[in-house]
Amino acid sequence: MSVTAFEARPWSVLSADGELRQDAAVPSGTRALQLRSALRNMVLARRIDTEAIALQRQGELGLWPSMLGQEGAQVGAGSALRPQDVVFPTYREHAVAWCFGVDPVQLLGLFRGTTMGGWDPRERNFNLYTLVIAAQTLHAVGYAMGIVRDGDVGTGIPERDRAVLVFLGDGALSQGEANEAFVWAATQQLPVVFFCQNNQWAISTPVSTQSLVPLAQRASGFGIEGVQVDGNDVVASHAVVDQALTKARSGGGPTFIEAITYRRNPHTTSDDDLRYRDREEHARWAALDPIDRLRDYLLSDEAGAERIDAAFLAELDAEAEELAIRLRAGCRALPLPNPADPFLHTLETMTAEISAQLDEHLADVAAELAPNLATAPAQGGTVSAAKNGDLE
Ligand SMILES: Cc1ncc(C[n+]2csc(CCOP(=O)(O)OP(=O)(O)O)c2C)c(N)n1
Ligand SMILES: [Mg+2]
Repeated sequence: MSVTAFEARPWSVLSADGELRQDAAVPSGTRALQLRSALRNMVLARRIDTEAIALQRQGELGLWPSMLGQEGAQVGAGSALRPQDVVFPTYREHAVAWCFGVDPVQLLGLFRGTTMGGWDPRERNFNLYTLVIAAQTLHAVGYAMGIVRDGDVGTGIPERDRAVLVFLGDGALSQGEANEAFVWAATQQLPVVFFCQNNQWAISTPVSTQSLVPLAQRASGFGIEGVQVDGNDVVASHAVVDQALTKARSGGGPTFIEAITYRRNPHTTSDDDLRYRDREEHARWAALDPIDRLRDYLLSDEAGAERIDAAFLAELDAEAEELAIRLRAGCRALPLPNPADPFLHTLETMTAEISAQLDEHLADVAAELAPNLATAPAQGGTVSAAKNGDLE
């Protein structure tokens, strides 16, 4: 079976029971996915997600968009990246961030309200979470144009050739921005891979409202190769993304990947999904869980040299527990933002009007929050020092 053309059923390698499909050979040239490491990454990413939900319930975070159930798609994609590639995420790519080396404590800042970003995108080529649906698709094609102009495509030098991996949801396909991005990517043959996690829902809107044809099929109308993959199969997800990124880096142009998966939790911690879908649907998808599937395979004789045992799983549990402790402590220790920041960063140089607004704002903050600020682990300094930029 070719994974380079749209298939009527999603391409998969591991069955829901954790068995290797004999008819689904991984394409030659695919960078081998380390299966133990894939399992570890999925389990730890799930723990980050579970812990963040608990922190939200305890009042430590304002909101959390869970990615429960999407670990296979995300770890498959994230593990196909090279350090020089560039990622444009939505707000749900916690497992990709984990695979690409972003500190998970930094993911929490945005949802705790202590930062308007959370990390420096230049450190790891992992851009900031984007909440405006599909906006990142245009940022991604713009960046891909830059890569072409820098001559970092098709040189054949593995450390130099780069590609952009941009994430979007099924709902984002109905946004004008995504469709504009497809036009640019196709006509300019840009080194970009669109990774669409079709998790069946855009908040309460089912995917059937977004498209009458499979999402991957829409790509061909733009002149982009479309691939549909079982997103709950980490091996298959890795293989298609690896193949698409390799093509993009070598100058072969864009690919659109539809990863069929399911958002098992509500849209965010503020949503009540049982108002628009039922428990039977939950149960159907829970049976297709990406972690169970790989763990079952790795516990079986079929896994050969990669086979795992109870001791491996116990160690992984202990590692997840340590990570959870670090997240809880890290979340509570996130520094309070400097109240002057939004004003200081609005324009390169302060105008008289913004300066006056800042004075007013600092006076309000001093009156209302001064006792808290004096004791909180702020980035340093006092409110009066903020005006001089001392708190930066
Ligand atoms: C431009 C814009 N319109 C509407 C919203 C409100 N909104 C937030 S998430 C969402 C659904 C997105 O669904 P999908 O693209 O499938 O991603 P998922 O949340 O399922 O990962 C909407 C409509 C928004 N954030 N931005
Ligand atoms: Mg969706």
